[in-house]
Amino acid sequence: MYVLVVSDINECREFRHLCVNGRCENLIGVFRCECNTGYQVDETGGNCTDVDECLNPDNCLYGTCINRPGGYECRCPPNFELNPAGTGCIGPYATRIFLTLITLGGLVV
Ligand SMILES: [Ca+2]
Repeated sequence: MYVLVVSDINECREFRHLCVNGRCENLIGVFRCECNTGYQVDETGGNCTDVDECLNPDNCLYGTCINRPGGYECRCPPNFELNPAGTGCIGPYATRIFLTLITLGGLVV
């Protein structure tokens, strides 16, 4: 006769500094990190590190991308403003120029 004893260590309670910038979830035999928005599980699986959104140029078109903990900032050059989605910079006259070009081209929208 065999007696199988299964014990689980709650790593989330036993070890401090697990899943920094996230939430530790204890599972049988292991644990898992649920990271906060803007963070991803690092290579050790034991912590959450900031996502560098600036590595993706689509996150800040025509602007200067500045990585921040848990997010990023898209700074626009003078006379440009951030688009509503926060993913790029648009000039104040961009819409007017576009409409003028359509008129000059004889296109009617
Ligand atoms: Ca970031």
